[in-house]
Amino acid sequence: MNEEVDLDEGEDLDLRTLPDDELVKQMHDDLYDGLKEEIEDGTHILLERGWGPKQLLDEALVEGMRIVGIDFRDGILFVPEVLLAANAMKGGMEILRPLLTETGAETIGTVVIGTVKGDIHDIGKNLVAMMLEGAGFEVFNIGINNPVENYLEALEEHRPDILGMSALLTTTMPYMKVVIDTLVEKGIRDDYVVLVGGAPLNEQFADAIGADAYCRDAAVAVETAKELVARHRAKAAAV
Ligand code: B1M
Repeated sequence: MNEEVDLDEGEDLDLRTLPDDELVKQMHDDLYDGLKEEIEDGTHILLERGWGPKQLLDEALVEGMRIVGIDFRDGILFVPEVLLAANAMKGGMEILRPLLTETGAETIGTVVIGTVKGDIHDIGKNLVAMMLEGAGFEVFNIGINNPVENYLEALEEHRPDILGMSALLTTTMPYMKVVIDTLVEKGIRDDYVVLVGGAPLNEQFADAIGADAYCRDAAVAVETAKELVARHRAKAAAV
């Protein structure tokens, strides 16, 4: 109960004293350890030092999460630890959000995006949503674990240009085909540009399930979205 006691005595590290490269390494360690406050502090410090949000995101946060992923795969880290890491990553992402979504541009298109049924991974999908917003898209993020009905409902409600789907598991990626097949059955497949993404996917898979494109990362998603919406609109205007 003694609030004066410093429980971290001896462990306190002043992140501000570290040069950039060491601070980035420290952030990888802090992400690994699920230390949200430290990730938030590190993010603020790098921004103050003039780092751009995209470089910070890629080099400090996404790279840190890549390292977490390796040890998760190898059975060194388990779900609770990875959840803490994800929570820390989200702390950093929230600070970057206004910078990544800052746009003076008019809305250039509308997107409905969600993670498919059975899958609760949302970091990458949220990043894609943020970057699309930053590029001038209006984005309706419908969250995780979406059955086909949720997608249909959101399409009906928002009438977007793009339907984006995310899957991080080899067991959930086939569900994307269920959604696309349903659009085909309902005769509305060609009303939308369908973009898919997530670590286990590739271009062949996207082709095989009848998506319009596979997006390797958020930057590719933005470029692809811009290009395909323009093409889709031109095609619609020509009819
Ligand atoms: Co999970 N998990 N996980 N996990 N997890 C992976 C995906 C895994 C590869 C780890 C591993 O073994 N190395 C593995 C999948 C193996 C496989 O299927 N081949 C795995 C597993 C097995 C599991 C569980 C089954 C573990 C268990 O319970 N035993 C379980 C499944 C739960 C479920 O979904 N039903 C599970 C649970 C979890 C946590 C809850 C602990 C947590 C998720 C927290 C959250 O998201 N809120 C978690 C995490 C964090 C990961 C790793 C470590 C990191 C994923 C991540 O956020 N990456 C992941 C390992 C890895 O991928 N290295 C792993 C960072 C993010 C920025 O990248 O998501 O790839 P990414 O997104 C990129 C691109 O893919 C692309 O752009 C993004 C930004 O550049 N993109 C899109 C993504 N979606 C897009 C949509 C688009 C366009 C582009 O639409 C247009």
